[in-house]
Amino acid sequence: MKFNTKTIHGGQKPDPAYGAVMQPIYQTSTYAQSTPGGHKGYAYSRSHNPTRTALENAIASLENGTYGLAFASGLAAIDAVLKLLQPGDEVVSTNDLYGGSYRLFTKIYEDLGIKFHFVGMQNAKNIEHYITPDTKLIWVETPTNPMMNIIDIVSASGIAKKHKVLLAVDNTFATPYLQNPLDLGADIVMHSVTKYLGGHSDIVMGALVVKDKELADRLYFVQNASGAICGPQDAFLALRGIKTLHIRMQRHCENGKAVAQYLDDHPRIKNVYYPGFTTHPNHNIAKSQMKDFGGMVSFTTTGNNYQEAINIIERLKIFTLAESLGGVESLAGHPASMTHASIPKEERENLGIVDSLIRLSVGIEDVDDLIADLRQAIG
Ligand code: P1T
Repeated sequence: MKFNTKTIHGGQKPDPAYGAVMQPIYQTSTYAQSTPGGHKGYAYSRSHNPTRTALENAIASLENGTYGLAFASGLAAIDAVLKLLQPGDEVVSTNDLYGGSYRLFTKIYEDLGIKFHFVGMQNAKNIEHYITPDTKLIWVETPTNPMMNIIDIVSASGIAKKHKVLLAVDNTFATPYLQNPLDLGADIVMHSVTKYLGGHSDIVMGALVVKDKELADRLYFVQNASGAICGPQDAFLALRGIKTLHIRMQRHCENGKAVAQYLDDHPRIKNVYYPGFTTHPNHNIAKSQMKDFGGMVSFTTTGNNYQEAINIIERLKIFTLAESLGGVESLAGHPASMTHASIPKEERENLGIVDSLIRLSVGIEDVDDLIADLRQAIG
């Protein structure tokens, strides 16, 4: 089945009860049993719920995986992966990543005895310098949030396999439409479903997909034991969103490209971070591992100061100033004070997350209106 068919049918069957084409919302916490253990595969909705199962199968299908697990948020999905680790274990992580992932790593798991090495992975060979006998996990986010760095998943996977450690890839920015990390050798793919998969800014949710049964069993144990699951209404909304992922992504990519080009040509814009430019340092890797370049674009202004960036963001009328990304509507954010405020200023600035950086999630509106909005805001 090709991708554009999988978004609609992948892992999906009409509901066995009445043939409903859309998976019904099984709004129930529990299920009748004829005798203890005598049930139809569902005993309690923390453990399993048919609407969640349908979503988990759909996401697994999109990622060419075998097992999908849905969680209450993207961070809950990451948290489940980290719960596979023990005190004394080490993780080699991308240094430029979502601020909330960084906060989870440094403010919760570091205190529990797990050591993190934050590494610039634009040259994937750098990963290997930080591998020790205690390394258990390589955490890759690509494209990175918000600097749009690209990490070579095939190279990272070669290093992971050589040292027998797990490779997890946060595929939130790319989505399975653009990139399938499991096909490139990753063991775990993670999504903030809140973003492009949901696509309509109406849910908070996360997901993991794996191929290996034993790994799936360990993650399922955490999902059930810790209980950070998503509810059936949200699972339904995510399933509905996924059905249009391919056409939304096509437009996100077209609009992202046009917006990036407009900004790059603008005399008051200094740097534009977008992997579709041939001048992007890892453009060739992006081209080889992604189908297109997505709808995320970050940029700085020539004035290079906080107030100028804030003035531009506040003048925008169609782009809404908000956290998050990946919905049909365009959003603008200020990473230094919003999504990445939990990263210490000096570390942030070393990564390029300066006070003049603006991040755009380019939506699927008419691109002429988006560019006109940027023109009036930038001046
Ligand atoms: O918000 P949540 O569903 O828990 O997902 C966390 C997360 C994980 N990974 C990436 C790459 C992300 O971008 C996010 C969430 N990001 C935002 C809210 C944001 O505005 O960047």
